[in-house]
Amino acid sequence: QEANAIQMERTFIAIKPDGVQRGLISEIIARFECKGFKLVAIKLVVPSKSFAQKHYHDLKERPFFNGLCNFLSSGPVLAMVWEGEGVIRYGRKLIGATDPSKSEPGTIRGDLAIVVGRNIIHGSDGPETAKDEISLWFKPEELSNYTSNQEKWVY
Ligand code: 3AN
Repeated sequence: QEANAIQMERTFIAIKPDGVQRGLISEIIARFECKGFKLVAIKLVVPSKSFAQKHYHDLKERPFFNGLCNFLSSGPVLAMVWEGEGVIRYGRKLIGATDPSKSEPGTIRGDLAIVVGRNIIHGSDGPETAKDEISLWFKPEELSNYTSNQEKWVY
């Protein structure tokens, strides 16, 4: 496949240990894939506690920080990079509000989760965090540049 002429926006999406254990990987990937976004990196990893602390460094003053880092490092996490026009913002929309009791039905958290401590998925909240999180979780050579056949119909 040829390399993309223009690289579109990318975001970091992770299915947390609860989502993996509950067998929700295919359901969640389907929502991003069916929307028309393109998967450019994916791997299943068990992050260490110190890696989890790096990932959540913005939240280190919050009372739930320690529990959150223990939770993220408690089992396999499916780390992904998705690409597409507006994928950072729209990815957040697909995911829904942080607290699943407030997420709209139709969103991933709204449809598939109940409490904030077990909200199954993470998505970057802006262009800067997307860049930082992609480089924290992936080496440059783990990201694929390819043209999917879908693209000429999606755009
Ligand atoms: P989001 O994941 O929607 O970007 P953040 O960045 O505010 O939301 O929170 C990161 C993670 O911290 C959430 N996914 C959630 O698992 C956890 N979290 C947020 N608020 C709470 C809370 N009040 N109690 C426990 N965990 C929380």
